[in-house]
Amino acid sequence: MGARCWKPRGPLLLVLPNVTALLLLAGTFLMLNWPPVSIRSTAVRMSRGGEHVEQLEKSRDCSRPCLDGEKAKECHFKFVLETVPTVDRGCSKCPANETECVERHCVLGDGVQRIMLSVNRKLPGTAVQVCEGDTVVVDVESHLPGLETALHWYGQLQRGTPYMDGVPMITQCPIQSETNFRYKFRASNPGTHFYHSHYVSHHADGIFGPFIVRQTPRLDPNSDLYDYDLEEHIVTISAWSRYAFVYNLNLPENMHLSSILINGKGTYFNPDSKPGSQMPKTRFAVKRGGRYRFRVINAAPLDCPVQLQVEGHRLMIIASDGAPVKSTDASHLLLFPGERYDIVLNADQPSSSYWIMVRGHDQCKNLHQEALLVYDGATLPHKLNDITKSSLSELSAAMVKLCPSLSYPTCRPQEIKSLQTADTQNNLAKLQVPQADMKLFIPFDVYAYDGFTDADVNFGFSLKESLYSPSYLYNRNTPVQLSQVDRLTFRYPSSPLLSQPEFILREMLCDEQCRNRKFCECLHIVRVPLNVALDVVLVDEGYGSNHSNTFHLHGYNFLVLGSESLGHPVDVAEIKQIDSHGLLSRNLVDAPRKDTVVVPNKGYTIIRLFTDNPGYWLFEVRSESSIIGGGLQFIVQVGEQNHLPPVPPDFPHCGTHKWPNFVF
Ligand SMILES: [Cu+2]
Repeated sequence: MGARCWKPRGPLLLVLPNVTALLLLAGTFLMLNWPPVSIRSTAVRMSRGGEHVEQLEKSRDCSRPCLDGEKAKECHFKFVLETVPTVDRGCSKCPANETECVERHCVLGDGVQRIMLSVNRKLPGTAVQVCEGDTVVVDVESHLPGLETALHWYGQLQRGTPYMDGVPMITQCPIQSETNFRYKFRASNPGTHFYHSHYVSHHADGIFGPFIVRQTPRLDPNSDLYDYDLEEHIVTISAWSRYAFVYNLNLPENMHLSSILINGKGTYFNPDSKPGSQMPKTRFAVKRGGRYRFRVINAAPLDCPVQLQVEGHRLMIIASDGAPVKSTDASHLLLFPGERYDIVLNADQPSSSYWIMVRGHDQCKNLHQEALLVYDGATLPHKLNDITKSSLSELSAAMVKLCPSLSYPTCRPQEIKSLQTADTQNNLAKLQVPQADMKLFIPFDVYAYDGFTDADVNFGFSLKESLYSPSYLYNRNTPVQLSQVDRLTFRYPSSPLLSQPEFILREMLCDEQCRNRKFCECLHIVRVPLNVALDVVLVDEGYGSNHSNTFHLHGYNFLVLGSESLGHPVDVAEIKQIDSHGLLSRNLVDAPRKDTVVVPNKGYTIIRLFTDNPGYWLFEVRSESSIIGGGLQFIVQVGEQNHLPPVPPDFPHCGTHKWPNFVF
């Protein structure tokens, strides 16, 4: 009986259409395995449980003194990105009770409550501290509601892994909310660096942190100048706003910076001379007689150059942007956005507490912040107000006198000179040739756009012939001032250039047709061959602005051969002419190696690189004063597609969404 009622299922499935069969199979699988618990979802639960964040975020044994002959490590980090409030429940009774200000989930900022974006509920985010040659693995898990992001590892060259550079839609698909992405690359460039979300607004709202790559003393030519290189002697300077940028982009005044922070903390100074916030200051402990390496990072997202000085102490500069320099005595530091300086502080003063003061310029004008250098044995008054203020005002006055404005000659400390090391000799020989194999002149300026008619801004249906223009061009009564490189406004593609070039449409690229329009917005790529000595002459024509800009190149560090302001507006033809007479001077002896450089207004800066790192590398301004418009940026394409290291087969995909100009 039973045998007769039994109906074989196989033949039944065979007669069904294939798709139905697959659906049935999938349905059965899901029912048997519901809820679909996987290793990944377990990790999500763990990581959000608070204590586990601490365990997961830091690969403790990777932060270590680096030794000769030691095997490189693989260092795992977990970054959970979330929106959190500052000075919230996690801070208990802080700042009233200062001991509670160091609670695990207490993010202080400037003591004014706001929403921020955080890495592991910290500000700055979890520090990555490794040794040269270690492999860094960072699992980024994003819980940023409605936001996509990507992390750029500023100062890491990503040799062989250009797809780990963290530029959304150039090197990777952005990381969507509630998904994760694994960054994995070799920490090959030693020195003081940082990481940040490549979206300026996310960076401004808190997604950044220090990235330190130590090396063995044998490889650091300045190692005999200091006794200690401690984990806690990192000075990460940032700029902070009263409001979250990502949720307040509708009002330009919300993009106003209101505080400078030192290691994520500081006082909010109320501009209306009402009391600000009483916040504990960041403290750096030293022992009398020690020589300490301090690693100073200007991680400000916008145009916020800062001046740093330590009461009663001189500073000895030993590295810039990670590269060693000839030790240089300085009274103070001046760091443009993205720049890093390593200094040696000799704790040779009477045992006491000393102010460390940071003063801002440009968009951080009139802002300042303090931290404390505390000698071992010095008694620290419980309340900051009890510390003598007179020494602070003296320090402040001295700093203003040195640098009333950025153009003032004493504002910049003594010029830095590179220190050649055995490791870089080979590369240096290729760089220090009298004549570069190739020269690129890159002009930029601020241009006024107005007089757009309805026809120019027709979003209608004229399709291919449409004179598309972005809204910021016409939605005003006055001309719009736009920063452009070579009269082009940068536009990101709809699919990542590096990982999915097959989806890039020809129409996205800057071409003659686009250049001939009244306004051209396109994917601006400058192609250079592999393995050439390349001079890039950045020319700030200076007709539209008096402002100087700071640039950063991804994927390389370069020699800064020369830089000068001509004092009058200059077009690129004039600079070419001067150069053709051999009159643009180039320092080929001891030019510093940098990855961030200022181009003076109405002037030029010449950098030289050897193009041995194939990839699509963003060349971008770090001093953007506005998020509106494409800003000053372009892509340097080094080598051809077949020179690029292949993207790993499991690399996340995107970009099947259509480009806005694409006609179905
Ligand atoms: Cu960048």
